[in-house]
Amino acid sequence: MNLTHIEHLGIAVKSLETAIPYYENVLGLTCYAVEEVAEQKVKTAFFKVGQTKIELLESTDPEGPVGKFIEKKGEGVHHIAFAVEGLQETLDLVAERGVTLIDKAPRKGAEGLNIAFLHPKSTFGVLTELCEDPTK
Ligand code: CMX
Repeated sequence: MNLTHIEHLGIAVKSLETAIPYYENVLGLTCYAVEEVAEQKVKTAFFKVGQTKIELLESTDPEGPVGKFIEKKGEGVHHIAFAVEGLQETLDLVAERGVTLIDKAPRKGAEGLNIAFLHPKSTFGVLTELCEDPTK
């Protein structure tokens, strides 16, 4: 198992348009990318803080994962994403250690990363994403 750093924190917001100015004008960060991930039913906006990113998530469908999350819990921290080396091996290992996988194999996420989610019911309430940069 080789987690190298926190790749990003995912934060669910109702509207990117109204949330981005807080991160830019109050926290002084720069939104460097806005990207729709159709498969996940979200539009994302990215900021960098050192090596870690903040990923704002606006739902494009009330039945999507972020739409359902905001309906139930409101806006707020949605997931934590760790960068790993060897994503498939890491998934196999965490499954062997009793964690429920949402994704048994990596799929494509924002920014061209390979990603997979672990179920929050088996990770003490924190939706956990593992990511690997296929270019590294
Ligand atoms: N953090 C913690 N708990 C969460 C959660 C989250 N982000 N999302 C859902 N849950 C909890 C719910 O509160 C609920 O708990 P209770 O049963 O105690 O009420 C339980 O999980 C089931 O929630 P649900 O609303 O019925 O939703 P589903 O079971 O249909 O789906 C989940 C939950 C985690 C499997 C689904 O949201 C998922 O597959 N998420 C991974 C994909 C994702 O989140 N994509 C968006 C980001 C994409 C990106 O970063 O690019």
